[in-house]
Amino acid sequence: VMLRNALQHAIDQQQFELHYQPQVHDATGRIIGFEALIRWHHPERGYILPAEFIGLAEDTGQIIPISEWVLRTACHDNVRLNALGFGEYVMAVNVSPMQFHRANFVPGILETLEKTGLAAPLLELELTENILMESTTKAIDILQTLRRLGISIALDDFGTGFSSLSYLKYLPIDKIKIDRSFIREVISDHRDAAIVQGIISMASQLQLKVLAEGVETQAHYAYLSKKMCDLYQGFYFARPMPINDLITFLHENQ
Ligand code: G
Ligand code: G
Ligand code: MN
Ligand code: NA
Repeated sequence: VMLRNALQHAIDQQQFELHYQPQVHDATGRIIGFEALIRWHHPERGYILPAEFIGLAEDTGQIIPISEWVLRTACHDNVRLNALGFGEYVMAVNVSPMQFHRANFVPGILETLEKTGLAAPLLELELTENILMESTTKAIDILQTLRRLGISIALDDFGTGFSSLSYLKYLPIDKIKIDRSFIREVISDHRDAAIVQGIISMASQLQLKVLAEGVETQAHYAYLSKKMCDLYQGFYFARPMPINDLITFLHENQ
């Protein structure tokens, strides 16, 4: 009850922030977009990570107003970057299960794009396998609608869920994000190496883009690049950062 009340206070007082982490393209080494990651900037406790409150927000339904704020803010900031002359980046936003299954999910996204002025191809939605497991035909419908509008879909935390691979056959998606638990020891653990190699070649043959998460070192990057991974995200390139730090970062890295 206390955390629930504190969370309501955070919603009312707008204590949330988005931190943006760059995603890098292999062939060019250029930043192609960002993932928006929520943080709760608590007046006494400092930054609280999503692992500590997203689950509860999902249980109480508070995830709905939080998700609306996230989407609006991420789209708005992406438009702002473009207005500052940085060119076009794709903004990736995490979608929660309750948000995805609400009747007005797609109309809500369209309304946000319209209100913020962000072009649909500059928005990507990150969904986990677990979101897509239930009600598969309905999920396919929603994904098809989104993609027809030009929005792209990434499968997040790939390899950590409980679903079968058969849904990869049916789901209209654009990208697979290899969970960082497989990347951490990919160079020294032959089992991680086999899994990562398998995911990359499967993605390639399914004509899906593949992104490695949790790329922390030059050695990770060199190894994955040799394995023909398309995209990277991780501390080696940049940590998630507030919009003003991101603007400075982009000025220094163009
Ligand atoms: O930033 P951090 O590594 O702590 O994020 C952990 C996880 O929290 C992410 O992998 C993501 O699944 C989830 N998360 C981060 N931001 C958001 C958000 O805005 N909405 C939802 N639903 N989940 C988020
Ligand atoms: O959406 P997802 O659950 O994948 O969120 C990614 C999370 O991973 C973010 O919370 C981010 O802070 C974290 N992260 C990003 N890059 C790295 C990295 O290189 N190493 C580790 N350990 N965590 C990372
Ligand atoms: Mn994610
Ligand atoms: Na992930």
